[in-house]
Amino acid sequence: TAASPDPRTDCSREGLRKAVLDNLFYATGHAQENAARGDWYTAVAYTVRDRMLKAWVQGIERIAADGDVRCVAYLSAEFLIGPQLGANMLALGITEPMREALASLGQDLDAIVFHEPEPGLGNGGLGRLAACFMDSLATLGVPAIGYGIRYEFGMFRQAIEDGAQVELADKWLRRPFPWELPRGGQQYEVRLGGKTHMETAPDGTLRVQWTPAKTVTACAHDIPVVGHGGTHCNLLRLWRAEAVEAFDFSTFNAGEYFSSVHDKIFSETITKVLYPNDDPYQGKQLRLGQQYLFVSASLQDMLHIHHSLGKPLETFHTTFAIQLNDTHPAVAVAELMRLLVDVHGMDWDTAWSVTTQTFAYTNHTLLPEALEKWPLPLFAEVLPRHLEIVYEINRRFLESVTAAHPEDPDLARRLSLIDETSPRFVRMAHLATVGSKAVNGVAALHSELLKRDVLGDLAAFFPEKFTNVTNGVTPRRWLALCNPALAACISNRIGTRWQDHFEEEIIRLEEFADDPDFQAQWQAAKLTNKQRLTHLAKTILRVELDPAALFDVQVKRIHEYKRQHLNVLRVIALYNRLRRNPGMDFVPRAVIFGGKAAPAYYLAKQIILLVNRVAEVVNTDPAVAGRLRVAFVPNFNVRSGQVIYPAADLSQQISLAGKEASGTGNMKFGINGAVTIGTLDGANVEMRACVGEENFFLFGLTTDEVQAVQRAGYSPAAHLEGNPELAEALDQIRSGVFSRGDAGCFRPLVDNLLHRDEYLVLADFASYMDCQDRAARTYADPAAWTRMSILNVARLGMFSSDRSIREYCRNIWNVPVE
Ligand code: 26Y
Repeated sequence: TAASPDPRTDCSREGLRKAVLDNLFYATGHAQENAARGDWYTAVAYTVRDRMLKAWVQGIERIAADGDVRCVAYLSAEFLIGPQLGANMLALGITEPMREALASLGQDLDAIVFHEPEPGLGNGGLGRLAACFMDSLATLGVPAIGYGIRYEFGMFRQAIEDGAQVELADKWLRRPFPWELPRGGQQYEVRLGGKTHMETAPDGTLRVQWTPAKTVTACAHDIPVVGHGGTHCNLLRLWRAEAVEAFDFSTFNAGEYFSSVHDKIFSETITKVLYPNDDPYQGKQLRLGQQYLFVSASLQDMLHIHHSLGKPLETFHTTFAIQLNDTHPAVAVAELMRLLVDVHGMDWDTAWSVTTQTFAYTNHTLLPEALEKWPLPLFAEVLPRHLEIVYEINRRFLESVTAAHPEDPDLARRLSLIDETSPRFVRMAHLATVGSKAVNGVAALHSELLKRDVLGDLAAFFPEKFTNVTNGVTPRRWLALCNPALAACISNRIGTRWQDHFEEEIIRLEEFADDPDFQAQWQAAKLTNKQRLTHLAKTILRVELDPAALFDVQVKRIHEYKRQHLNVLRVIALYNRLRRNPGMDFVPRAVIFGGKAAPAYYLAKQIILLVNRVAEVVNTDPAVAGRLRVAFVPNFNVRSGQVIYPAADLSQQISLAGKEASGTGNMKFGINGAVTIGTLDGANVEMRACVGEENFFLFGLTTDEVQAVQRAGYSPAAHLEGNPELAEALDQIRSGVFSRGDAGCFRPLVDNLLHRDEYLVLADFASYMDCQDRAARTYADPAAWTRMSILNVARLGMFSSDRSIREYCRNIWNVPVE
């Protein structure tokens, strides 16, 4: 008789049905009749996880056993991985059999998928990029470990109360997270604070001893990352801080009950919560503790793996290529030196050679105020030994600077790892650059501006280190998973190979751009997605959208440089046109906003309030008659992104040129068939070159023009004179039209625009309005618009994160890739 299939790997419909029922009973302890949605979710999640485990164990063994493959270690304080169930079923190819299995049990798969709380372990673009990269590494079969922090509370949940943002704690661990495996065996001690002194080692050499003030334990929690097709699985290893001794018995016995748990509370605070601001940087002691904890534990873990391969310490860089996701893990440069020199007794020069062959650094910002720098006293208090190491790295580095450029005596000051203004700071971008073999920006323009401005002196000194890797997004989550309607439409024409060979295959859609049948199917898919978002808006916002309207969307963190207020001014101007001339020809629009403001970012919160107040007025004005609708979707996150991007017709990418490093939302919109209205900023520049200028709505000043305007002395008020629409809109905001008569309400925002306007909102307004008019006229011709939409998708193949990862593998990590 044939062997009966393994109940934990069987992927047939019947096998899945049995496994779900089995897990429902044995993992949740509920009979089918009493199971709630959450119990079904748990049962399905365990069933899927079982089917990932073989590939996972093999993946870990491959890293731990084969010393010839160089493993990528992606160090990031944020991994915004999003909901896992749907993505994992897609990777394993079991979505449809699972859907049928559940249907036979009277359950709806989509409802169960939607039930999953998402781990919000990131702020925005940078954290989500790390997650897309993990997906691509697994899909391309590159051995990799993502190292990060298991925050107990992730990004806050955003509620909107009376138009304003309110922050609520994100309790994503209220129920156990089924995708993680706590690893009791992987624990490392991490030391903090205290003092250093010299000591003679048994062999007679002098070594520095660090006597810490505190020691905490970092505990690993692993999340599997399965690649498309299910054959390769990598891991995401997130650290949680725990007290070394959960309970101090000597204190307890002395009757000091409360202080006996103090140490436990201190230790666990370190990984308690994600800092919810994505700039400007604030020197918070706890944040440095978070960064150091995950960096130290990760490096100890890598040294442990390297050692278990039986390889000598001097070859560490042949086992691991470590990527620093921004400067948040940059203290790793000093920590690896400490581990090699102080703990393992390696000489400085060898250690420095290993270190600088191991690390590479990605920069994600052009805003100088967002570059991390730690006040020296704070750094010294948390990491006294590391400060000494930074000084020694700096001493040797500046020696080489002075030797190479005796003609420029000021150069050492500019390049120094220490900012000598008072108070003094450690410049983390300088530490990362000096300690790395490669430094990259995240879009072509960004990398150029990095070299020219932000890190200009460093780039001139180390020209060979600086390079570009343009960002990408995973077409699995951001098309196949989130947009089944369009994915089916695409696959009907060109098959399904685009899912893991995006660049090569998706271009084949080009030839159908004018095909009337294909256009009709394309429009039907978009309509389905717009209906899905309309339904969401109706149920959670009680805003009525018209699926036939142009869906015009801006979702991203709220920031002045991203200029959501430029978008609002445009809405107000359109509203005024409609009021003045209710009979006018008007292409109906649904203007949708979403995004979180850092809790302490006052003007960003004013912008959210303004959007909601404008919505209140516009949505209820009979003169508008529903032709203009404004909605602010609360709590924008990965899950709501998966509903919003597919429904967009027009993608708003309107940052001031020279400020957005890359943007990745622009790519998510684009591959879902939205046409972009945008400035020449970040990756918009490359997207426009790919889709063709006739398929992109361009407006606004260029980076060079922006710099020229600012050098000449920018006067925002000058832009009101020739532009009565703009003057009127600002006047209305100021006089209380959108604040229920309260004239003081938006004063800070309006005053800022009139007197400072750092991001040239007023300077770009006229050009933006013209461009919006062009977009509306084009939308009125469905065949022309649909052609643009199809060509956008077909020509955006290079924005797959698979392409980005191939470039990192070849140009930076020196790791083989298909
Ligand atoms: C230091 C701390 C305050 C901090 C925390 C998070 C600083 C920055 C961040 C996050 C930055 C971020 O998300 N940057 C974005 O990275 C994306 C991926 O490269 C880019 O596409 C996007 O332009 C950039 O703003």
